[in-house]
Amino acid sequence: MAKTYTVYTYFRSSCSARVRIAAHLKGIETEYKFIHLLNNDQQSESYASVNPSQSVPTLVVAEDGKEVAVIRQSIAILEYWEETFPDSTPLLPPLSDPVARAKVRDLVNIVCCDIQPVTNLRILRRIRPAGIDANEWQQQFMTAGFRAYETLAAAYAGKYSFGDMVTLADVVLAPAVDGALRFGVDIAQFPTVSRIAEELKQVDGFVKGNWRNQPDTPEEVRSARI
Ligand SMILES: N[C@@H](CCC(=O)N[C@@H](CS)C(=O)NCC(=O)O)C(=O)O
Repeated sequence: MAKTYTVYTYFRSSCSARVRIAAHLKGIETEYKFIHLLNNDQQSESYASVNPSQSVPTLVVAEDGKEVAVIRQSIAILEYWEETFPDSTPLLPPLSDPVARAKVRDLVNIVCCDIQPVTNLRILRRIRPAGIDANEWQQQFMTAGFRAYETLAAAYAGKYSFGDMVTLADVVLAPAVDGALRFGVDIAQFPTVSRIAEELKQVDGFVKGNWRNQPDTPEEVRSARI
């Protein structure tokens, strides 16, 4: 009963990167289907019928060629894999330590609930015509989010965001830092976040899941500084 995992992804999407990184860390083989967000593939009728949120990622699980599940939110995908493959590079502290798990999830939610939704492509497309400076907007919300992350991580971190284990917090943090650098956020003002982001660059799964190393990354963008 071989299961296959197909991920709809876009190289620049931080939400897609979470899923790519987790798959590499856990050794889950995935196939990709590419959704070009700037070309509005996410709004096409065919993709919207797969994911009515018109966003990436989406995970399609098939067993012996037959679709058995479609999961349409990045954190639901990460938790599904965590529950399906709990022993293959666990990305949450053990069930016996619910406080530790909640702390990791606090960090995860700072990125996934407080930063990403208000800095998403569809928001930028809505504010730009209203004359709002998109870079300033991104910097404000990202900086506020990273400040909160820094405060918690300063207390929780070891080598990574929560002690010395790579967790879901790191999985969502690394792509968020890449996005923040693109918009000129001064990450250096957050020493714990900066240090962890540097550490994560040494971890194979993070390198393989990085936006620079995707099959749909255009060559001219791949070599860009940020
Ligand atoms: N809550 C969703 C958010 C997904 C999301 O917003 N993805 C972005 C890319 S990171 C997207 O597809 N944006 C397309 C758009 O805004 O049109 C998740 O975690 O999967």
